[in-house]
Amino acid sequence: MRLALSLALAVLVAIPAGAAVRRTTLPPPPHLPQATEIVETEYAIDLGRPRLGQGRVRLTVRNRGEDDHDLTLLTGTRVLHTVFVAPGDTATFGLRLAPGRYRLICTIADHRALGMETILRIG
Ligand SMILES: [Cu+2]
Repeated sequence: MRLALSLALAVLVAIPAGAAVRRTTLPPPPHLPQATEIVETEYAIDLGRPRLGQGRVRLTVRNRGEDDHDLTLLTGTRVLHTVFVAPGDTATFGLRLAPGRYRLICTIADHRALGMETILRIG
């Protein structure tokens, strides 16, 4: 009888411990880089990394083409930043970005229509 009571108590004690093990926790957010290099040519914008972490990010724009280009960062239709980059030049700038999708385009002449448009994901 005493053994049966002890076993019953052991089972009761074990149930809460088992329940704790089944409790789920959210996985940590993925570690994403905060910087990338962007290469512009005729007529493409190539992201070194298509996804960065939210918060302060640093973008380095390198013009490896023969034409002038700019890099304009849009959220919806709102321009967040634009930088002009002459052939062979590099420009670096920093921005604080919330999670989302941002459109990167070149606004010079018809470059966007020719292919200078891409999406940068944040978060
Ligand atoms: Cu361009």
